[in-house]
Amino acid sequence: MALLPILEFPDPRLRTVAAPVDPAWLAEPATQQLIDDMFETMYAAPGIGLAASQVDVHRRFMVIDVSEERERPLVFVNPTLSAHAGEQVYQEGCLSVPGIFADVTRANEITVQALDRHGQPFELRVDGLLAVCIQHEMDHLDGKLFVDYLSPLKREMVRKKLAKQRRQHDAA
Ligand code: GNR
Ligand code: NI
Repeated sequence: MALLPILEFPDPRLRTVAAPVDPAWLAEPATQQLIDDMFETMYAAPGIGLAASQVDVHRRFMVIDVSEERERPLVFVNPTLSAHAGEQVYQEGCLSVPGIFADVTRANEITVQALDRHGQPFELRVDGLLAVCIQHEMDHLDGKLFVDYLSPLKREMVRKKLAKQRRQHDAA
């Protein structure tokens, strides 16, 4: 098991559009190890989701666990949305934009199709926080971050705040 380094905004690698996963790749032990390492990294952060893009692997999959007890690990490989309904506003954060939180409007209810970590297809209809998290992680796979929903001025303030946080961290 290993903790993986998480890319941080404005790292241009976070803008990469991830490529589809070849189901045969899931059969490789190194891929299963990577998925385990992503869960370990997400739980340690702590976070409720982690897209492969955030650990510099530009393939379409992510790990999620929104349960209180951290006992419901979900893996979504090659996820697609087939339906969405309603709107919800949630104050989002992101492990790639540490210490920044902002309201984002997303679909309230979604239906998602994906493969599990063994390549088995499944479909889930979800709402609330899990729906928010799935949409947030799918954005990562398309090179998109939640700060992209903010005004350019606010995004620039976020960039400066993170740069300052890093300077203070590096000086300490
Ligand atoms: O840990 C996370 N919390 C969170 C809170 C509100 C909306 C989305 C998220 S996802 C985030 C982890 C992360 O950055 N995933 O990409
Ligand atoms: Ni994120």
